[in-house]
Amino acid sequence: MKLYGFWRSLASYRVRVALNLKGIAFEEAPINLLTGAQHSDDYRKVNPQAVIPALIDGDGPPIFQSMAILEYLDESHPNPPLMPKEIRARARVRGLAQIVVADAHPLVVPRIRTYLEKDLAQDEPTRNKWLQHWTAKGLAALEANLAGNPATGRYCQGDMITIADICVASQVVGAAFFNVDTKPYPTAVRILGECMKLDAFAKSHPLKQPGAPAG
Ligand SMILES: N[C@@H](CCC(=O)N[C@@H](CS)C(=O)NCC(=O)O)C(=O)O
Repeated sequence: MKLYGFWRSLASYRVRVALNLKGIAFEEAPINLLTGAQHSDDYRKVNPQAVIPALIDGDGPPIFQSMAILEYLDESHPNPPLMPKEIRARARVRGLAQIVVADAHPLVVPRIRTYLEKDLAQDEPTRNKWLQHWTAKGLAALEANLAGNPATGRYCQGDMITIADICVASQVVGAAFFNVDTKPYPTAVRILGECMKLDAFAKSHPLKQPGAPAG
């Protein structure tokens, strides 16, 4: 498979983890978000939305949106499964994932930051406040759902790695990029720690990718 991604992209991180958990061989084609490569004519032919990730599997059309890709991978490569069987557990896993993918992450992506800067003339401290505010709100929503909930185990849903863990990991990793204090979210931080014990999460980490800053 071929993944269009970038070291810093949290959505690409989610897909990289799933590919590695499933043991699927893939190559990553970097789309440099720092230089605006997502807007190139060539990449728009892959994903007209001009965002990463996009996944190519064989000669099929590109698959876009990280949640759609995660579910596609889980359906095309069922082992190990990334969704529980029981329907209420499935709903909870999807709900946790959507807190990240639908609500929190979309507010901190480059096109939002660029709009705040160029169109709304917001200075850097104000933009950083925005990034920290919405990142913290996402973490708070996760923590409120995870802490003290008997469904939470070693991971988000019992002791099984699910799509929720992949999304929670990306949110907590993103918090470090925006200098958000994660102390108020101990359950989310603990789950990231559990995930990072697994090679698939550790080697997919943004800072472990080619092009990432050292250290
Ligand atoms: N909801 C999408 C988010 C995709 C997205 O916004 N990706 C970011 C990188 S993490 C991107 O490519 N941004 C480009 C831009 O905002 O210009 C997903 O989960 O795949």
